[in-house]
Amino acid sequence: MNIPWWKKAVFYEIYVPSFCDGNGDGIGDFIGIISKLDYLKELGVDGIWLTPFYRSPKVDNGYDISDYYAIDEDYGTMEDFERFISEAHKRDIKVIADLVLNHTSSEHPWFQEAKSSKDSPKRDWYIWKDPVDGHAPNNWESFFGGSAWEYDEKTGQYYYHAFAKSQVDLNWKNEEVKKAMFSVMDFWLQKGVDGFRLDVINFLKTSDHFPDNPINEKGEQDHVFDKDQVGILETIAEICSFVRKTPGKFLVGEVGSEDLTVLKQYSGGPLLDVVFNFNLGSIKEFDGKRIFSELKRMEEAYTSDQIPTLFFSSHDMSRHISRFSKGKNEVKIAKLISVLMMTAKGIPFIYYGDEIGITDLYFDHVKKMRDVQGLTAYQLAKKVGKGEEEAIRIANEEGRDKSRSPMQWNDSEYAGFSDVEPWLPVSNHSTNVEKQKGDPHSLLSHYQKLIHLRKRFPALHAGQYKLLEEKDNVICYIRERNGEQILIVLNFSAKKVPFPIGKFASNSSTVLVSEIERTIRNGQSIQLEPYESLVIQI
Ligand code: TEU
Ligand code: CA
Repeated sequence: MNIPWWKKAVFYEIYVPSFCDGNGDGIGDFIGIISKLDYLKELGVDGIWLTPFYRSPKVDNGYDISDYYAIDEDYGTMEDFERFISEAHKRDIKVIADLVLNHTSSEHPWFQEAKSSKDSPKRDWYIWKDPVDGHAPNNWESFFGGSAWEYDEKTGQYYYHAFAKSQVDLNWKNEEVKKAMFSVMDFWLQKGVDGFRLDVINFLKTSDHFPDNPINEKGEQDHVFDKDQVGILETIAEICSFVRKTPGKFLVGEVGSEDLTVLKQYSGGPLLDVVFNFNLGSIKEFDGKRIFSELKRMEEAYTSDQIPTLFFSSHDMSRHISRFSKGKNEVKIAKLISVLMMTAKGIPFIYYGDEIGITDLYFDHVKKMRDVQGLTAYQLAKKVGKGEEEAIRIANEEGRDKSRSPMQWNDSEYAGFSDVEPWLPVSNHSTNVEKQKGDPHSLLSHYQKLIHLRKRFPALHAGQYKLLEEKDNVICYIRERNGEQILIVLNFSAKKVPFPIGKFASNSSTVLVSEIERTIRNGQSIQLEPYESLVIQI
């Protein structure tokens, strides 16, 4: 059976403004990305996920699109984009574009027209409601904080925005909206993109009745009626079938949920190829048991045409090296996670910079922060009377700039990202590509080795689990395909742990990845070092 390209692929997320500045204005761009394609090729990347690059006022760094048919000036020209696609394809690297179908920027001409009058032909392209007793129509909160409804003085109605007030939700019940978005998809498919990452795709349908969302024991709102509503799967199936008219395209959905029972509804068959598994990816504690239970749950919940995704960082969350290590044993922990990502069942998505160990960026002053979620959290904290220090702490916690700092290419002042001061400060200078490139023990070399192993052994990119076990915070599994068997052992504990390796492997097994010299003897156990990981062909 022919395996589709994306099932074998290792993806790499590029946060466009932060990867490489090619024209010296402190902001990443396509000229910069093109200059780094050879780096990605050498690393072994098969597919790039580009965060939004369309024209945008960038209140939310491009997730607020004002023209779906143009490249944002900060990132380059349409010619730059076309050259990028062709250069990527020349190297056999596919490109998937992040597309925001749920909302447009409030500066988009569609919204400008819609808000001009209640009779505007575009009025129904967005979600408008009359005030109820002089207030917002319900209690729905924006995911960035505050009400999800914004009052429009001129027409006397509220409009709905799940995110910032400048990201206005489209009304997907309106057929014209759907048609307009199909044209957008068609345009980029014609440009040669190999698929889409569909932003907040489960948000396209809200409840028709707009009931209040319930408030939980913690006093927080549960987002029940503003996503995953009736008709959403049909709409997604329509989008998928439209894209699939062009063969070979890949569709990954951002379904903003940590609930596997929700996530699993969205992929397979006529639906998305895969969804992001936040149930695994956003785990906060470095805990083998917890991670194991999600691997196991996915294995049990997913049908044969569903496949998980493997990621632990993104532009919306802290980098896992910081989250998991809290400053201790950083590289060891990052190596362990890289082994898991490249050998477990699923499609890996590496977040730019994780392959060298960029750490989270912390801010001591709100002035340097750019993220709308962080800034909103700061303002809300101030509004309820919190002191400056506490407000900054909250903003650091809620803010997403922490994982968006410039890629670190070398140890020059701006890390080789730019010749001028970048739009966000550099995080940990001494960690950089140049330094790690020739070093066989570096995190970068480790990633490179693992990615190439994953390609070389079908058991790793297309195999089933033959075994999946956890004991004493050590996860072990065997991936198997057509008789080829690879054993993976991951010690999540900070202690040495005995492991009965001779139960699974023998004298004739080959150690593929190990930090220390390891010889396997028939029937014998070994003492795993703290955070040690092993990949063995048995
Ligand atoms: O992310 C959606 C998002 O912010 C999630 O954290 C969401 O709040 C949660 O999953 C709901 O359960 C996407 C983009 O990745 C992000 O950068 C954008 O800010 C956001 O959509 C709005 O477009
Ligand atoms: Ca630039």
